[in-house]
Amino acid sequence: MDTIMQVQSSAELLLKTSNLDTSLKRIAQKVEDQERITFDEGVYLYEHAPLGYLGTLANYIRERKHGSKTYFNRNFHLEPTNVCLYTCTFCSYSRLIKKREEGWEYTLDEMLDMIKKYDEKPVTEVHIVGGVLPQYDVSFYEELFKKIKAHRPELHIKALTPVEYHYIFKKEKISYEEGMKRMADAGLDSMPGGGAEIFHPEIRDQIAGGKCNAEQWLRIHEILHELGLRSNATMLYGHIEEFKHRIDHIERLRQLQDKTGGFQTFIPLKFRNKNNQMSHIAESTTVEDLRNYAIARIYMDNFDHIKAYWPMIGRETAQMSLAFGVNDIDGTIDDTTKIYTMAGSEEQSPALSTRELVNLIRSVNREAIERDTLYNVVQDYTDYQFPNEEVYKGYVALPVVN
Ligand code: V47
Ligand code: SF4
Repeated sequence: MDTIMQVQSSAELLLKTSNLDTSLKRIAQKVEDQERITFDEGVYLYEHAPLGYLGTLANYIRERKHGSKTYFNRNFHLEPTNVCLYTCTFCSYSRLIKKREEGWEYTLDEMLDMIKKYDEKPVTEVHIVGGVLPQYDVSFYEELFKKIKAHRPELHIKALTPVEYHYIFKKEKISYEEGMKRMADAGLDSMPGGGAEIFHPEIRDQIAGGKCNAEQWLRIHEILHELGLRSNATMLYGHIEEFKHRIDHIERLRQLQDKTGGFQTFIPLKFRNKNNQMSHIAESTTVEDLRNYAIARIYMDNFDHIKAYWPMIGRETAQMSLAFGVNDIDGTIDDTTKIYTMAGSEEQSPALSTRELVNLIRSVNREAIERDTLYNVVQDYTDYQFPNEEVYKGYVALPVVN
C-alpha cells in the first residue's frame, strides 16, 4: 500500500515492480520521460512484455493524451462494388472477379440514391471504400464527390485508399500530385487508412495481390497531407507476418508522421479468416489483439489517436481495448459494410445506435464524445441524459441494448 501511495504515475509503478526485467523497466522509464522507443524495443515488447505491463503503460499514455475521453462518430459506409481485380489473399472480395454476377457494381445514380437515404439522419461522414474495377475511374469519382457535395455540402467525404488512387491515376496517365489535387478539388475531404496491410515486401508480396506497394501507399498519403488534408492508417495483422514486420510497419508510419503530421488515427485491423484464401490460418486471440493495441499506443508516440474498429473485433473486445491504449471506437455504422461481414467479423450486421455506443463506452467508465472526422467535438455525452434514463453515476456495468 505504501509503495502505491508513493508512486506518481502508473509508469512509475511499473518501475517499482520487482519482477520486471531491466529492458522492460527501461522502456517504462522512457515512456514516463516521453522518450521514443526503438525498433528493437518494440519487438522486445511483442516477445517479452506481460499483458498487464502493456495495459498499464499503454493506458498511462492514453490517459496522458486524452484522459478518459473516448471518441466515436456518426458515419455510414458506401461500397461501390464488392468485385475486385486484385487478388489479396486475405480478402473475401477478390474471389468474386471470376463470378462477377454474384457481386454488386453500383452506378453513380445508385450511389447517390444511397447517399440520399441518409438525408434525415444526423451523420457527419460518408466512408467510401470497396473493390477496384476499371469503370470506377478518375471521372467517376470526380463526379461522385461533386454530386455528393452539391447534395449535402457539410457531409465529410472520407474516400478511397492509395490502392484505388494508384490504379486510377496510372490508368488516366496522370501523376499522384495532379490526381490528388483533382480529387480534393472535386470534394474529397480526407482519406481512410485502408490498403496498408503489411508494408514489408517479404509479406506484402505474398498477400497484397499486386496492388500498390509500401512506398506508393506512403507517398500518396504524403501528397494528401501536403494539400492540407488528413488521413488515417491501418495495419492488417494476425496472419503470416512476424512481430518484426509489424514494427517495421508502424515504424514507417511513425517516420511519415514525423515529416507531415497529417495522420489522425492508427487502426490495427485483426485478420478475419472466413471466405478468403487464408482461411486455414487461425485468427489471433483476444489477448493478442489487446497486446497489439497496447504496443501500437506505446510505439506510435506521434499519433494522437488509436482506434479499435468494433464491427471487426466485437463489442466486448472494443470495450477492453479502451484500457489498452485505444481512445476511439469508430462510429455508428450502418449495416452496409460487407467487407468484414463476408470475412467473418464478430458483428454480422454491424449497426449501433448512438445510445448503444455511448452505453458501451460508459459501462467501462469512459467518457463518450461524439466527434466529426477531424476530431472536433460534436456532442460531449459525459453528463448527457438520454430520455427515460437514470443519470449515469460512476462505474456501473450498464447493459448494452442490442
Ligand atoms: O485494407 C480486408 C481490411 C481494410 C479483411 O480509416 C480485412 O477510419 C480483416 O481500412 N480481415 C479496409 N481485415 C478497411 C479500412 C478501414 C476500416 C475502418 C475505418 C477506417 C478508417 C479504415 O479492410 C483493407 C484490409 O486491410 N480487410 N479483408 C479480412 N479478411
Ligand atoms: Fe481488392 Fe482491397 Fe480486397 Fe485487395 S483488399 S482484393 S484491393 S478490395
